[in-house]
Amino acid sequence: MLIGLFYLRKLNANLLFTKRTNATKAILNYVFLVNYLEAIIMLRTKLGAAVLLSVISTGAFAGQCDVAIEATASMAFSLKEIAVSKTCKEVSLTFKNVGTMAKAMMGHNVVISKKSTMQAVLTDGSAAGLAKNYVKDNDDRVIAHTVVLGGGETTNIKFKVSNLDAKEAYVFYCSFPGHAGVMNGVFKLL
Ligand SMILES: [Cu+2]
Repeated sequence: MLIGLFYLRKLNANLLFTKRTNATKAILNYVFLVNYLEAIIMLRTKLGAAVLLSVISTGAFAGQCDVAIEATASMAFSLKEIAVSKTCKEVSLTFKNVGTMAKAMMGHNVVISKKSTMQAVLTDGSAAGLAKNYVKDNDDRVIAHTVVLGGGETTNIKFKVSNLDAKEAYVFYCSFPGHAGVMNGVFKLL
């Protein structure tokens, strides 16, 4: 396009004080057309890049609604922070236990609650036992939780965040007894 513009300017300068013949008019029209088409192509490319960038940033930062997290074989979560957009209609969280041990021995889940209620949720969850996935029945302090998974298992939960407060401190953790001390992270609303 720049080359085209250069020629257009040059032609214009040359023809400024001369009479434009039909032939030079045709050349000017052609150069103008080429420039015009190139401008459209560049605009489309830029628009495409902008759309692509916004998709990438949506996935990585602001608008994320799909979360994938793993429990590693060394009793840790693959993420220290889960950040989702408050505008998500629902959050889809996929959790995989990549370990190999049975769930009664080294099971893991993901529980989300306010930071301030974490300890109480854990105490009641421990009392509830593995059959209840270490979460008390109808615990309204729990925003969402998965079942306890044994090694190699995967699960998915969907939950709403529209009723949560972005200024509140939320956390996620594994409520298998003794795990939350190392298996925990921040659940953030953007
Ligand atoms: Cu665990």
